[in-house]
Amino acid sequence: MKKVIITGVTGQDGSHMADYLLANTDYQILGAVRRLSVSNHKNIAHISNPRFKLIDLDISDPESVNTAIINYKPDYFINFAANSFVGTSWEMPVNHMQTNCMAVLYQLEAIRKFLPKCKYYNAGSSEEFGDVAFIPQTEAHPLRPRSPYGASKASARQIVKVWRDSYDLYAVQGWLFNHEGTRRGTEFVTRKITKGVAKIKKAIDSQNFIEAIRLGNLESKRDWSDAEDFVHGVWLMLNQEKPKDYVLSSNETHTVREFVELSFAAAGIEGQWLGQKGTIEEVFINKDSRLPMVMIDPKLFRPAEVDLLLGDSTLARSELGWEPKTSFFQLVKKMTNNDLQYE
Ligand code: F7E
Repeated sequence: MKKVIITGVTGQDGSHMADYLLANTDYQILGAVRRLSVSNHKNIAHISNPRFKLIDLDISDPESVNTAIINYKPDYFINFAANSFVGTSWEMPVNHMQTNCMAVLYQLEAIRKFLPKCKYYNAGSSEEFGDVAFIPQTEAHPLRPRSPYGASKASARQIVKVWRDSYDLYAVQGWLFNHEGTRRGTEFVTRKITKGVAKIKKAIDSQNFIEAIRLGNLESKRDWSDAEDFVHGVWLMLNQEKPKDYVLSSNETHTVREFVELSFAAAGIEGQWLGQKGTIEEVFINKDSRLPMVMIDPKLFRPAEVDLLLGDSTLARSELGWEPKTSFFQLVKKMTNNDLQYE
């Protein structure tokens, strides 16, 4: 039986990848976890398949990576473990570099030394494009990161390329534009909004106090897709004749503001913007009660922002036969409805 190691298996992408591979292959899935005193296995708690097994692997420890490669001899190694929150990367840049870049080096070195036939995927990001030089962004776009997070992913990309070219490894790193879903962490803007909307809906229905959602830059534009569509794309990238890096994106861009409006609409709550657009005085109020539902918090603005991301995934669509299934509108609805159900 072929074996796949997935790091970051308790996170959004890793858990979707485990679900996808259990449903679409007959491989053994080895979910790599680090020992923690408090369990964070919510995203994989539903998996009861005997082909799924948790293994100990600390990506920050090269010995631990070597041991996993030597002991399990995986056919594929999919690295979804990362410190993925851009916002904190200015506060802990060393951690971002170690987790998102040095860990990749440990993994590639382990594969080069002990198992060069193992196919390798590292999670790359549209944040590597940063202050974009052209719109939409294809694989030809230069690396121009704007955050320590983006810099760590861009550095990892160089390592993946050098190891692929130098040692003839099947090693790839896709450029994944924003991808979200019901397993998204609440620190990311989409889930923060849908959770906040669900709480406000509950408060309105039970005539309780409305707690406004506090947000930063409403004008930034992102190319948002469903994470479940992306794991399929990643698997296709790993199974081509030759290794190559691809962009995965919806090819649409929307503002944070639009996400807010659609999420409230999906919950059946009518709102209205008041105050000058683009200033910290702006609020989104409830049309009936006139109470604020969204407020601007200047602390949530980033030291350097990526203003606009818009991908062009033509190459992945034509060469891999990949296509996202869920539209932006369906994604907002799905996330909002999920939070309304559990709030
Ligand atoms: O921010 C703005 C914020 O943190 C999106 C990660 O998966 O995608 C993600 O990175 C935008 C930014 O995601 C809030 O300033 C406004 O412009 O949800 P986010 P991100 O930074 O785009 C890429 C592709 C990755 O690779 C990353 O790992 O929303 N924004 N107000 C806010 N953002 C947050 N988090 N919280 C706010 O209150």
